[in-house]
Amino acid sequence: MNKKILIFNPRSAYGKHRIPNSILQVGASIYGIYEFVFVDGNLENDPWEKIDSYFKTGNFKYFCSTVMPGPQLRQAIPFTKKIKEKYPDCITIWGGYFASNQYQVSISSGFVDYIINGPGDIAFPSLIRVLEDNNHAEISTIKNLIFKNEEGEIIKTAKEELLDQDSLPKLPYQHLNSFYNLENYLSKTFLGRNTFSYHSSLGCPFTCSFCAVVPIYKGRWKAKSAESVYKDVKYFKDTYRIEAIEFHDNNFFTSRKRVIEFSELIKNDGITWWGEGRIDTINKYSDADLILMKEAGCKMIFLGAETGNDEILKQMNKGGTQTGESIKQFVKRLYPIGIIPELSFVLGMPAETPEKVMAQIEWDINFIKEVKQINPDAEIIIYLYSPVATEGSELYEQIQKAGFSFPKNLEDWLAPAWENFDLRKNPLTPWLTPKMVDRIMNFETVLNGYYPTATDFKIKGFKRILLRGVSKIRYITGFYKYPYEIKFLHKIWKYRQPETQGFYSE
Ligand code: B12
Ligand code: SF4
Repeated sequence: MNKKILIFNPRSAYGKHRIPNSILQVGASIYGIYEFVFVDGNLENDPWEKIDSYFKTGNFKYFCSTVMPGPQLRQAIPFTKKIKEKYPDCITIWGGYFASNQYQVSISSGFVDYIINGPGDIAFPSLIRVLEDNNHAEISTIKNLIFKNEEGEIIKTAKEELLDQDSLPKLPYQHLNSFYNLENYLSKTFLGRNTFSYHSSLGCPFTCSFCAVVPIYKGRWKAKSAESVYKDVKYFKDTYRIEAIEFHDNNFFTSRKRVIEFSELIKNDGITWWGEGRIDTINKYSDADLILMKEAGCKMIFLGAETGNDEILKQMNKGGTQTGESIKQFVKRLYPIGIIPELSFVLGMPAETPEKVMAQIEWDINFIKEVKQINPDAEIIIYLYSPVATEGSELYEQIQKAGFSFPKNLEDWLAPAWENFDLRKNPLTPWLTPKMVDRIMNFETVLNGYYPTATDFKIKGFKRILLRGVSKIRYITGFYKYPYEIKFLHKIWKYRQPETQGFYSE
């Protein structure tokens, strides 16, 4: 019957891949109700051929894609356009961070029919039901939905409350396994063999003005309980012998109670784990808590340091109580405990004058070097500030005034410059001059030479010594220009920075 659903995960990385939690959760919402297939662009040589072969059967009606900014657009945009051209009766549905945050340009493309705005757990099955019942009048009652009405107006329906995460249906791992062997998703990373990816909570309770999570979740956060997370982990340990987990939550550490309960549960399983959190939240944990976490396998925590400059932290509306001092204090606390802080910095924020922008950059470069002195194990990730459409925030107004705007056509996002923008490596922001961008990027290269990331575990022994050796003088003297020798070594050894495609894995 012509009503099957295809759920697509566009390619997001080369090499080993993570469990595609986004499409799994979308699948969970219709599992046992509607017939569907998964197509994972990460594991297909020619995903278009696969998609087309399904549609050629005449059994498929819905083409649904998750869409993150950056490289996923390279398949999401052309494939959605092509499927609509070749099968004009099919219905196309997008979800994910890009679709929700850039909904105007997506829905105006003419080939995206519906967007699930944020969580799809109720919205997606409701939409399919209404479409299957031909009950179009009901569409506007579905929450978390964006579409164009008959007059061509964009309709954004009300937001759904965040659901009790423990009440959500189980992820259909075995259904995914019938298309792609689950073992393909469990690779060796610096955390351990068979690293598993898991998403244990939704949203984030903070509202930082530069962050893409905010427009979707608006300061809301809901998590699965420690017991139910542990149950899933145990299943994967027993079935697939996982030794490590990446927690992909925006803010895994929001609830101390949950983290401590989870640590108690997992501490004898010999599993190593990584998650993302906030410095001011975790700095409130006691030393005993941190030691327990370390003993329970917590190896590294990704922390949005953003900047050491308190004035800019305010401009970013970082919220909470984070300051430059507290960043330094926290990395110092973690050093003897042995949990590695992975600090992400956002450089290149707007300021009144170009001199001030440059001075802020220099200030942060020195701050990063100070952090490395306090805790040489600290990992540093550097992003260039790439605005997200946080409508209504002061920062968004400020950047629009400074002359920044997003592409007006969906396909313009495919331009290499916009892809780099998404990767936060090329900001396209008018206040950053090429000289400033070079200064940041060159510093990043030298930093990655002098302190190669521990997450790329193939860079060890003589490779590490050589990289550090050739970078030392530059790092110490601050002469970062033209670091070709370091780039050359990075290139021949295929050095992998974790921020674009995730941890190096094999
Ligand atoms: C895992 C991950 C990756 C992985 C791979 C992801 C994959 N799909 O294979 C890797 C490491 C490759 C990656 C890379 C990048 N990522 Co990424 N990634 C994530 C992360 C941590 C988890 C995604 C996830 O699995 N979520 C769990 C699922 C269940 O949640 P969800 O995706 O929101 O899905 C729900 C809804 O959105 C909706 N939905 C989603 N898709 C669909 C589809 C349909 C059809 C429907 C109906 C509904 C629907 O329903 C789901 C269930 O309710 C998120 C942050 C986060 N916590 O979500 C960032 C995140 C999505 N990434 C982000 C970015 C920017 C990137 C990069 C572009 C840049 C960077 N340096 O980080 C790179 C490059 C991307 C690339 N190479 O394609 C940003 C997006 C920000 C923005 N501006 O919109 C996020 C939000 C992180 C952040 N806070 O900045 N990423
Ligand atoms: S704490 Fe992190 S995830 Fe939460 S709003 Fe701020 S930057 Fe975004």
